[in-house]
Amino acid sequence: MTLDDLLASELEGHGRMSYDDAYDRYAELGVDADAAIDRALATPLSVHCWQADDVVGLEARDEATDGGGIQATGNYPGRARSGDEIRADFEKAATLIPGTLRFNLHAFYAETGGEVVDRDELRPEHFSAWIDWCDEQGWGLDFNPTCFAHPMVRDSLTLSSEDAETRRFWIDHCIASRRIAEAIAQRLGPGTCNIWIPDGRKDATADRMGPRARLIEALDEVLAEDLPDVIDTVESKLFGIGVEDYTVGSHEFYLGYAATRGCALCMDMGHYHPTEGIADKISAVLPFASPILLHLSRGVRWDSDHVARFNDDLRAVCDEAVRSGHFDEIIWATDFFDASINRLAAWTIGERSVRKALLWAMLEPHALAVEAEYAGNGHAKLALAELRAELPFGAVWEELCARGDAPTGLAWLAEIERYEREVLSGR
Ligand code: RNT
Ligand code: ZN
Repeated sequence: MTLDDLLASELEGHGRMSYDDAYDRYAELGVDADAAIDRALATPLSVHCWQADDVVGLEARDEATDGGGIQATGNYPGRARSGDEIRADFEKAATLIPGTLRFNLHAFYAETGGEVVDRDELRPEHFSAWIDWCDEQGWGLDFNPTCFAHPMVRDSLTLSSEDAETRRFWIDHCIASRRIAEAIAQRLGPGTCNIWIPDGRKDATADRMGPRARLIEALDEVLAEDLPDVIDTVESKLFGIGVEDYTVGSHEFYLGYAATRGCALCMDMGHYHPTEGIADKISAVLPFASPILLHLSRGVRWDSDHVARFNDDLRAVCDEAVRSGHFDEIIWATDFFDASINRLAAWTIGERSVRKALLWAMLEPHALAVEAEYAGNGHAKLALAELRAELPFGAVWEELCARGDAPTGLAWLAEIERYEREVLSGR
């Protein structure tokens, strides 16, 4: 078979091993594969809109700006250029992704009908097309203030700026965003409002305390209004392009903030030192700050946002979420962008990989591992960990896809090829 044959084929994965045999194998180890499939399918996964258009947004803007620490690379054809195109693309991708979905919107995807509405003046009605669409599709909707790619990002600072006017603008934008999130929640149920700011310094930072003190004050003002259906989250980062030396909103900063203010922490898999994973942080953070929002992503060297994959890091995160016994306190969202490949394929691969890793974690013979650990039997524990790779996981995943009305195997690839030919190539 050639690559062209492959891309044109409907290569379903079915039939190599029966699900019933796989079910029995897991049952021998005390794992209920049916329950695992149901639970993995029912876990809401919030899909970020910004994969559709390389984090460009829909604003009518008069001034050009740099990305403010966010940069998508690549120029694969077919980028979505309007709300309608993003919605059409995601409707297509969603048919290829099994399980419960939500959508995740950034403020600069407001649709203002050509009118220039600055970010501090945004209102719920600027998002009515998104809200109606999610309602029709049966999806919840999450929200994010957009504190980057705007001329009011001054000297790489927003909420932590020493300039009162700059700070005011971003505080007002975040307050407006929370009210939009509340309006969304009233229609579609509770959702997150996640604050990430790019604030930092490129080199030889002289004052690390000042910006942090100002950020605390600004956040306190942003969060002052009681909006009961909004889950407020703050997202930390280690560094960004152009702010390599110092990031105001570091992990320790936001961990302390969330724990003392009673808001939630967002941990993005790409926002730590290259060998530092977030899996271990789940059980360390939850006793002090709950819930946790996870941004599932993949750091590669200095880029924090490669397409999520079913790799060791993602599996470790899902394993810990399930093992912790606090699964319901974890909110699942993806955050990646790759402009060098078909954007629907990026979504499909990333979202499927997360669902797959959730299933993987839910199929772990965890009770046996715990028993071995407390019995002091370290070698049995290791043997159980190794055994996971030998179990018929693929058959259970295919069953999940079938129950979730999504293609198995590589059949989804042919769907994407067709959509690229029929829709994306005309853009
Ligand atoms: C940036 C953060 C943030 C963004 C989105 C667009 O490094 O991860 O979550 O990716 O808000
Ligand atoms: Zn993120």
